[in-house]
Amino acid sequence: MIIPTVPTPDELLDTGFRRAKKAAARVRSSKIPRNLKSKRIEETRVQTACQVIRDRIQLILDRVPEIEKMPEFYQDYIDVAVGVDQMKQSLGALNWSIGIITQLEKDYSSRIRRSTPDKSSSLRSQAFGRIASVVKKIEKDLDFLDFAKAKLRNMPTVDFAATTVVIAGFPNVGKSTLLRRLTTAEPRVADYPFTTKGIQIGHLERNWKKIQIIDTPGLLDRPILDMNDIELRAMVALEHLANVILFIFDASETCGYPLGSQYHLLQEIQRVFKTPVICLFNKIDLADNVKYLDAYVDKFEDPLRISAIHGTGVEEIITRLEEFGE
Ligand SMILES: Nc1nc2c(ncn2[C@@H]2O[C@H](COP(=O)(O)OP(=O)(O)OP(=O)(O)O)[C@@H](O)[C@H]2O)c(=O)[nH]1
Ligand SMILES: [Mg+2]
Repeated sequence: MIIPTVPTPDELLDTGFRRAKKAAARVRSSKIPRNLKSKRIEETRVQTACQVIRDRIQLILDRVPEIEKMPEFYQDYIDVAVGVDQMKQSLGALNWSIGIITQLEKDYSSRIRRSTPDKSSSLRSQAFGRIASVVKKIEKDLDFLDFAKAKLRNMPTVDFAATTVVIAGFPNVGKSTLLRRLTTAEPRVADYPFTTKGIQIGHLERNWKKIQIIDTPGLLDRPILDMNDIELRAMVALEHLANVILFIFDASETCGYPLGSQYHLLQEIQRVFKTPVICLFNKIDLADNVKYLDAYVDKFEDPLRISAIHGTGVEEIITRLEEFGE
């Protein structure tokens, strides 16, 4: 989601008041009768300031898509990343400020018009004070939208029509290495947990079948309420996008997590999501010394032993995935 540049209250007020001054200068050099001129100048300043500030705020509202109209995946993604309620509240506050500024423009324009020329300047300065106080009131909302802008800048672009495979598993088991093998995507790979912090998407095409493959952050085996924002992003992808899950075990346990915990996580995922799962035992090149590995592999009907780093078994994965393509 692209949120446009969000100004600070000071920037908004500076622009508004500066443009008001310019507009006033144009009135000053025009041929209006003297007795009307000072009032017209002040009225123009109020109107221009209000319009400029209001338009600038409206621009933000117009460019941010309505959250309720987005696919559920995005709604949940935004919720995990920044909080949907907070987002709606901030957009609501901006909307509120537009209403108040419109009202101030009307009130003060007519008060200036009805006033005597010598009072018009103090009315204008009163109006500016009130505009400033309205804009200051939405400071935390502008701040929040600026923060949301940064957080949502890399929101993934999902193809909702494609068959979607979500790669899941504990941290550091080789999920991103596998995405690199399967597609042209180049997510970061490193030998520590939580390297992947967001959702990464790659595409695979085989026999005219289009498959979208999504790499997710690692999940720890713990209740959903204890999960951090990074883990929750993986959950959101699993919930809304997965037609099939590629669950990766680190057969070598070099990721730092025992096979028992990894197996328990898989059971939880199957319980919660009820999506077909293909089980992969990765890092098979390092797994010679893991004595109880066979006991885990034997729990599954068609597990694949792979080495994402060396490409072992990757063709078989693609063959299996093709069965899920349209
Ligand atoms: N020996 C060996 N190492 C592998 C294999 N697959 C991945 N690795 C290594 O395991 C480490 C973790 O790989 P990643 O692909 O970053 O793992 P991940 O599951 O994406 O990790 P997070 O994003 O942190 O959850 C890296 O050092 C990889 O090079 C494999 O098949 N064999
Ligand atoms: Mg990763």
